[in-house]
This record gives sequence, C-alpha cells and structure tokens, in this order.
Amino acid sequence: MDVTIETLTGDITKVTVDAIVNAANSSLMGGGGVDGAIHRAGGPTILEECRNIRRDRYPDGLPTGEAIATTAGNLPAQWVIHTVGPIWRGGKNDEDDLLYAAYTNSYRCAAELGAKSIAYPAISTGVYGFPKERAASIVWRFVREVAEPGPLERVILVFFSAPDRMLFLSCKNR
Ligand code: AR6
Repeated sequence: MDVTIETLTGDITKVTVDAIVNAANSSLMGGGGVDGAIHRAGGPTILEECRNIRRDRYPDGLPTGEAIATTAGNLPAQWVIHTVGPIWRGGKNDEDDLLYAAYTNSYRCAAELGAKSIAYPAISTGVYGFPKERAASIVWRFVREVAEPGPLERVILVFFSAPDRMLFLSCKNR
C-alpha cells in the first residue's frame, strides 16, 4: 500500500481529512491555540461530546499521551482525535516518550475508526513549550516507525507558519 506523508502550512481546521488531531489539555474542555480554533470552527457538539467522555470515561481528565475521538461538528473531517501532549519541564520528565505516545495513540485511534487520512498539528510546541527541533525529531521517528508502515494512506503534518514547516523539514535526518 502507498502511504503519503505531507507537510503543509496553514490552519488545520481547513484541512479536509478523515481525522484531525487536537492538541488538547487533560480537561478536554477547550483552550487556546489549535484547541480553541478546533472548537470555534467545529461548533458546540464537540465540547458536548468531550463533556460526556469526561463524565463516562475520564472523570480525572485524559492522561498525557493518550487519545480519544469525537465527531468533528462543522469541520471538514469526520472525527477529531483529542490528545494531550506533554508540558515541557526541561526534558527529563518523560517528555519525549509522552510526545511520541500522543502521536502514536492518535494514529491508532484513527486507524481503529477506519480513517484513511489524518492531519496533525505540531503537538506541544505552542503553549506547552516543547522545543521545536526536539519535537521534530520525535515526529520523524513516528513517521518512520508508525506512519510509513500504515495502515492510514495519508498523514498530513500541519504547521501554523512557514518557518515552523521549514524547521521541521530540516530535521529529517537527525
Ligand atoms: N492550525 C494549525 N496549527 C495551529 C493552529 C491552527 N489553527 N493554531 C495554533 N497552531 P498549541 P500545545 C500551532 O499552543 O503546545 C491549548 O490552550 C501552534 O503554532 O495550540 O500542545 C490547549 O487547550 C503550535 O505550533 O498546543 C492546551 O492547554 C502548535 O499548533 C495547550 O494549549 C501547538 O500549539 C496545549 O499546548
């Protein structure tokens, strides 16, 4: 099977794919950054489903590194996969493994739903402060170990700015 790995610059809420990944926080109750943009563009049904998930499955919040799906409301996608990336605390608190887990668990969640395409934002590299180059090398590892083997056919890595995308691409062989 042919798997396409793409990168693009722009707003992830505009990307037409089966599943969009949200860089959420444990509360699943929304926030700023890409989380805020997804809830604004997707409308209130996403938050309503997140409330039900909290009540029924994760009363203490979604643990860091895990992922859970809702429908996507008004977004041009079928599902939003909510994941929680690690907050950067200097690099010796499992941040690398937790970021890798956020990518891979989101991927598995999408695969279980039958999605063929998935779009990711640069998880943890905004408010959560994960250094962008270090995050890039983890995402490239995810690409090699999980995304390229499949089963999803298209994986799109979305960057909010052109320099962020260029930085990511420049980290490919590190
Ligand atoms: N499309 C694509 N990328 C975006 C968009 C967008 N519409 N908006 C921002 N980015 P962040 P985090 C980029 O802060 O670091 C929230 O409040 C942004 O430039 O959204 O995982 C949550 O509720 C950056 O490169 O997520 C959590 O509390 C990347 O997305 C917390 O922030 C991630 O930045 C999560 O922090």
